[in-house]
Amino acid sequence: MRIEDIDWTTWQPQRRATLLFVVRDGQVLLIHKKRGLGAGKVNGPGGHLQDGETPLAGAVREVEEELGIMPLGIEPCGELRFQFTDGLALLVYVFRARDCQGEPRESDEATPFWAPLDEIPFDRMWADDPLWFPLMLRGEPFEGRFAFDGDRLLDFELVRAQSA
Ligand code: 8OG
Repeated sequence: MRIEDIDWTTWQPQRRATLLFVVRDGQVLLIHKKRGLGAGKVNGPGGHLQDGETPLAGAVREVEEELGIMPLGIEPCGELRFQFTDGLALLVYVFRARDCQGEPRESDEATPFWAPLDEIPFDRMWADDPLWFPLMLRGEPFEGRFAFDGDRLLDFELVRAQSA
């Protein structure tokens, strides 16, 4: 499956989800994800939106639920559209926060850790993450489209956006 095989004008996500990265003092707050889509990988805190929830509200709720902290100075920074070969169509809203209130703590969904910005463990993350992470860290809005077979990245298109 190639990106150009997908009709993005009629593409509709079945599910919408969030990711939020706290970037502070040259470090980014990551998690070892314990369950859900991508369990076993390193990621940012996030999860699926509930009915009627805005992406921002969902992103904040997920960070509070998974890590017990309140993100501060939040900015939207990107949108990621995933088409999986099994039919799953997923839209992920990516946010960045300048700080957080409280100490991140482990939950049944996530084990948190701070990673120095030059030591992000991309080999343990989703295959698309190294493509857009640098834009997210620089605060440059982006839009990505990705074709996946399971967790194998088949094709992608990544553009800078006017605003996220
Ligand atoms: O509710 P659940 O934890 O299953 O939600 C899935 C989470 O995984 C959600 O936060 C979005 C995130 N996610 C994907 N695909 C990718 C990806 O390719 N890269 C990253 N970093 N996160 C992803 O669903």
